[in-house]
Amino acid sequence: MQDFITRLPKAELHLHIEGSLEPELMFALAERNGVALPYASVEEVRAAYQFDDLQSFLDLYYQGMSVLRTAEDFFDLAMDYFRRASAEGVVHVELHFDPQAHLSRGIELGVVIEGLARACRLARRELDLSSALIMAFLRDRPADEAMQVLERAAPYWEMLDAIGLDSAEHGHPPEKFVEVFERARALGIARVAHAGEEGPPAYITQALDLLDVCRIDHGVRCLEDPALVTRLRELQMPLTVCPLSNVKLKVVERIDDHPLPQLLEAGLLLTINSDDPAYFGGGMHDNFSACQRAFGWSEATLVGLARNAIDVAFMDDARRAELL
Ligand code: ES4
Ligand code: ZN
Repeated sequence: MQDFITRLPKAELHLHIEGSLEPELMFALAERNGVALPYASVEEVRAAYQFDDLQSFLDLYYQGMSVLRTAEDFFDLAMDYFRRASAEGVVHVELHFDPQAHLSRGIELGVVIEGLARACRLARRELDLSSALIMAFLRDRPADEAMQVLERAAPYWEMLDAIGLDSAEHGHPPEKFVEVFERARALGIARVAHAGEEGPPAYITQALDLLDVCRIDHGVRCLEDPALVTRLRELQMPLTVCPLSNVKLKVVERIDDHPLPQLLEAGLLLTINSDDPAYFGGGMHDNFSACQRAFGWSEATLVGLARNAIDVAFMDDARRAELL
């Protein structure tokens, strides 16, 4: 079964590239850039990764990315991840990146995007791994800041496959970002949003009604609203579920308690993703594997979930045909 999961061509639709920063690379970049870290060793970093909730993770996640300063750093970050992902059978990666978390440290948008885009091009050539870029806005920052970032990204609009919405969900409903998402829609840029991870099902409804998203990231709390579940099923709205993330951030207590079986039973269009693999203790293989073990999934179920991701990925028809 482990080999089957590795060989299964997997597309990853929900990954924060800054959350793929392994402690080893964190130390290497800290040294290269003369950045001080509050840790003495790689082991100490890993030991610090015990989270109570989304916010306690985000605090370390924003701290960890302080080592990323140059386009080369972003290139190395993404290439490092692509190589690991490719080795476990990932054929396509859609990466969220958080420009505001870099702009606030004086790192220009062009540095981030050009470094990431160069890695995307090399991965396509060297690893036969395709990718897409999702520029995410931090929902706990003001909406007008997000709007300014979207405008500043004008030279890169063509390179963006979508915009997204992430960071601390409580108290920051999708409605806060209506204008930003309307602007992206007018520009012809697709939209996705995190909703219903820690936040209530009403945030999922808002993301559909007000942000006109084509995917919901997480969305697991939809089960608390049966009418919403019906709507998501009828729309066949993709949910990018991140099982190990939900365990690490205590959205659920144990993998066995994860609502994936109920979500499947409800006929929803689901995909399995790793979210922040360096922080949550596993990539795509481990996420598929943990679910397979916990729920006794058949090969057919695994194939179906992997196909879903390829079906709804941001990729051209030729690439999709190649992968299906
Ligand atoms: C995130 Cl797990 C998660 N949720 C919301 N925002 C995020 N940014 C990075 N990882
Ligand atoms: Zn996420």
